[in-house]
Amino acid sequence: MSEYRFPDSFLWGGATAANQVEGAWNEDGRGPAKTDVTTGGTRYEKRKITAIDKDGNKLFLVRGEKLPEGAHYAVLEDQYYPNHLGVDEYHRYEEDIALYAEMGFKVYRMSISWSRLFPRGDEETPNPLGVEHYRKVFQCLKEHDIEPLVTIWHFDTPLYLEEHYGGWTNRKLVDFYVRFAKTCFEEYKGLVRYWLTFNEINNTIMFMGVANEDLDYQEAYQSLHYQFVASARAVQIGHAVDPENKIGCMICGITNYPMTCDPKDILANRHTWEKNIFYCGDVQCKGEYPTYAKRLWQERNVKLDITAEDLEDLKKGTVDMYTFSYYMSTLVTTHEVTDLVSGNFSSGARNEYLNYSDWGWAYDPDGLTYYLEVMYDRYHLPLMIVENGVGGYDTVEADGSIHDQYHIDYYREHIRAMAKAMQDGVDLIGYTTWGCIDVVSAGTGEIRKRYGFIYVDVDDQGNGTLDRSRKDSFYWYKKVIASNGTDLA
Ligand code: BGP
Repeated sequence: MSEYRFPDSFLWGGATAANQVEGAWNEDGRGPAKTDVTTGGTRYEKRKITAIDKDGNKLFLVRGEKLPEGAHYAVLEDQYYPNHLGVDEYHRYEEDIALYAEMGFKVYRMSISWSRLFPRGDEETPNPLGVEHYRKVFQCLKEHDIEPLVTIWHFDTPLYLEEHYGGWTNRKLVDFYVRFAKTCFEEYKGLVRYWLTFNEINNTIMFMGVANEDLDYQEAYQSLHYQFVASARAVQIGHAVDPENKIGCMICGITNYPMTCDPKDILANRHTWEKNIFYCGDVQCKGEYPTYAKRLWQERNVKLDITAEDLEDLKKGTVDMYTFSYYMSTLVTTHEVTDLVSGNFSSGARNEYLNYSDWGWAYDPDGLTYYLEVMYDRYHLPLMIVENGVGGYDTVEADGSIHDQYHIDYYREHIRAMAKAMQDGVDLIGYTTWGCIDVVSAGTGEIRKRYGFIYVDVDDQGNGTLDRSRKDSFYWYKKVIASNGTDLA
């Protein structure tokens, strides 16, 4: 069957993040990030962040938990840290890029590890070995006619900044980030044109814990404000360095539906969109805080440090495209929920009309069409889906083949959902699937939660040859790209 033909300029590709693929965590002068002191976990068992307390005892913290007075983050000898190895992409990027080229990628989304360029984060000048590494990667992409799409920050603030400055709760982080971003724009001018400032910036507020609520929200909204300012300043610098640069926000896109037709649920659903999704997109695309921001702050008794200069910067630093990830939808309700399902750092009511992955993420391609239509109407900016996919178990057959039909089925329906929105006039310019090669999961630290078209022979303890092989989905996606979406069979 012939399907919708995507425009010739459509950017087909795949996406990864430095901390989840590179490994080489302490090579060539790289400093540690939070992921380097984070152990593996599972869907049911949280990843632990390791530290030593003031008396020398081992500490195991969970995401969102604060480091106690006098404690410091530490790599413990008896623990395994999956991000230390990733899938060894730092040493194998040439082989991986050749495989992406074989699939016909037009674009490859990747991130730059902040602590590879600035090991502590507060240095005046970058680590030359780090700078050179990414130059080689971009040159290699160029040789294969693949456009890089670079995320400047993908969950990897240098650990030193977390420990000594309190991370993003400290305004000083704005300047450190801006220096890092400026270095990227200047060093890679002519090699990179597409940039994203912060990966899934809305996660800070969307997946908050509930302990000590007022404090959490105060810090979360304040950190977000500093990230907005950092992003807006980076956008201005990026445009000044090279007017050709196209810079996007990156929002974790989850489609929310009311669970019932109780008006209370309808209103709660609207407010969920505002807090979780629109809040960040509105600031980054429209250049100012929306009217409902006041309500959100009041609800949590939040008082923000916002200067007149910040507001000027937000205005001047709006993004060129609305860029987002999409995996799933969720239900919102004010009623008691008995059938809970959890996935993607959160939990909610089960939607009886949808199926769920082995990790509890809802399959909902219609939710993607819905999301695209809402966002295009709201911002009138080009859109790009920079993450989409499903993680699952893969089996290597005796002959080495891997029949990952579930990946193919997932992508087929989501590509159709994109086509539907585009036929209705939505300006979608690109699509990078998540984890085009198997990666270490951000949420659970597992490698067996596999997203890739390319299989990596490594397990959750780092055993394996790290050899790459092509799954069925590899050949399928190659055909999709070659046919510009018309052949999804
Ligand atoms: C997004 C992140 C990615 C990626 C993806 C899948 O939140 O931007 O880094 O990991 O989710 O999530 P997980 O790895 O938990 O399956």
